[in-house]
Amino acid sequence: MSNYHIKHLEEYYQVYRKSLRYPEVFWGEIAEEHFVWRKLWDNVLEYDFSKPSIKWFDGAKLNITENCIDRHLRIRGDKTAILFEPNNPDEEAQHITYNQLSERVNQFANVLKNQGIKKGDRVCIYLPMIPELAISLLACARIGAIHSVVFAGFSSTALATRIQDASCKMVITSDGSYRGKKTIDLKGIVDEAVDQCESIETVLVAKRIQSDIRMKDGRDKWLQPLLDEASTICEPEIMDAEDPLFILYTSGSTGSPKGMVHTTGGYMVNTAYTFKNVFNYKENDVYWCTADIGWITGHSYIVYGPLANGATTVMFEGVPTYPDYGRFWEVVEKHKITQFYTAPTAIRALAKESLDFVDKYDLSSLKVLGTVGEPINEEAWHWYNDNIGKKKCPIVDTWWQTETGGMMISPIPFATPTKPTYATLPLPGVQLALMDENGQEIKGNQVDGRLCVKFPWPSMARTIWGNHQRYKETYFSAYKNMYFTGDGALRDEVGYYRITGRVDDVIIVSGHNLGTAPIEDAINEHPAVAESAIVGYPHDVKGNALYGYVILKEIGEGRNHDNLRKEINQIITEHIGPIAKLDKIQFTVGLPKTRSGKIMRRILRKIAHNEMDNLGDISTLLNPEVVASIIDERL
Ligand code: 7RM
Repeated sequence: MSNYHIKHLEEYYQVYRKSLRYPEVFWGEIAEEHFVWRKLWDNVLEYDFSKPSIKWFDGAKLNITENCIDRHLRIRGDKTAILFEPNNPDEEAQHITYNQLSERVNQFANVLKNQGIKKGDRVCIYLPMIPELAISLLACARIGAIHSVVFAGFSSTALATRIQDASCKMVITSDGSYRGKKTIDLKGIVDEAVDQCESIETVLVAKRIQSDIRMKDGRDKWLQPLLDEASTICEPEIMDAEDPLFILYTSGSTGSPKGMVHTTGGYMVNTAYTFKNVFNYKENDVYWCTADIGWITGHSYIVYGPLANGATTVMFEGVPTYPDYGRFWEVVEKHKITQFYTAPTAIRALAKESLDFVDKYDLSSLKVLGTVGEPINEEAWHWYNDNIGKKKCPIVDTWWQTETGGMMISPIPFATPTKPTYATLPLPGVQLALMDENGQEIKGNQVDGRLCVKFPWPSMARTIWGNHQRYKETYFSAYKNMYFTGDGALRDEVGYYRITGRVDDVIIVSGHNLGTAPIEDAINEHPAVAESAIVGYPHDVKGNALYGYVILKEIGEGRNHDNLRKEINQIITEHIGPIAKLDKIQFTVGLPKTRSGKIMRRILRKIAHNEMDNLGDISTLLNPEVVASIIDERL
């Protein structure tokens, strides 16, 4: 019997040890006992990191939608599968039951088929956070089409690049979207993109904002009438475990976006298993992940992981600040959310505002809080713990990547004692290594290095779409027989991991390797500081010096900025040492961020280096307008 749900620390260590010694037995048991397969595998695992070639459950046959939908109908057909909370709080929430989800996915799958989409075809999905988004992923999976979701905040150029890279035959979009007070003309963006994409035959358009849009004859079709005509029965396409399920693009530090390819069987097993354990998920829970399905977090932990467990998963269309800073907590109270999963950037944004926005609401339904996407600083961790979890909800700081498909390092609630800013322990089946610059593994505790994984796990990306060589070079060439994550990490005295940030964020000052995250944490402890980012810039003596961009909570003209600079350096000296003091501190209105809240240090670095004429593409940023202000205020 597998230990599918880990309940205490001793059990974690037992299960973890088993997963190290007998990885195939460990994953094989989980896969066999908790999922439905049309045929079992010939081998649990075959792999060769030198190629690299990774196959999990090869020879097995399944359809992931049978696992996410059909198998639940008999026992929980009337349970809410997707709980849709609209942008506008006055609009009614929608409870889509498993029965209804089944009908809608089957109808949508039939529409895809009727439009000529077949197994293996790529379908681009460019939709806001409305039910059609989740349903369209599942409809593709139902018929074996490969979905490629592009976050519906990306520009037409970014969309076109991704459509072209995967030669998608279809785009699924909507007339427009709501985002806080704004409406966005999604269809107009799609039109611009598709003009440059020869592979696109059909554009399916869902209605969301009832805007008057142009429909191109022969190419564009309204979705609803096609759904209305379609049968609610669509036999699932029987897939091989290693057939691609989806492509999802992630931007690297250089070059074009990488289309990470995830396959069916291993991805399903890993996301379902980690969802169950990391969120301590129980049958009547109402789980909410605030990410957008345009990111891997949404794929794995809004759609596939929760639905494979028969969970109720909330889809939120809006933003944390609309109609006011209390929106998240209003929704938590309204739907009695039990697990809440968000990003540090959202936590910090809300922590800046008055606690009245939190205290108005009853948050007593919450059991587990999660965070993902970037290192969470100590101050934000405590704010989350004290004010949202009321010190009663374990915080799961989950480290993982688009490439890993599922969570890799995380506490297991009620088993792993948490520690602020630490993602703590590797999940079962995850074999980590810290490496030094010379390619040697750093053993023991209280060490830091580059974070690698030495053994395959089921949900790892298998390749980069159309460029296996790049996959090999990016992830399997830095260290022999290892997957290199690109992150740095330290391991403390009990073996807990703390992610210190991307390795390219390491700055060497006078021969000392300084991670940006600990310095930023120190600065953020200053009561006047809201957020900060550090980059290096060339220095005659030290090699590199540190340049800090600091956002203040209030931009008071009356404040003495020179005093603040001294105080900030004082805090850094206390926390890290004088070596980490900043040479320049620029107070700024904002930091350039990706849509998922990661600071674009590349741009800050360029500005600090005085290379403003070559900033690269900033159109995919969340806030491209701050770049001009940062340049204006430059020291
Ligand atoms: C899930 C996701 C991946 C990168 C990763 C890290 C950073 C993610 C954490 C984190 C510290 C965390 N996928 N990262 N989670 N850093 N603590 N809990 O975010 O592909 O978009 O990004 O994000 O640098 O390599 S992603």
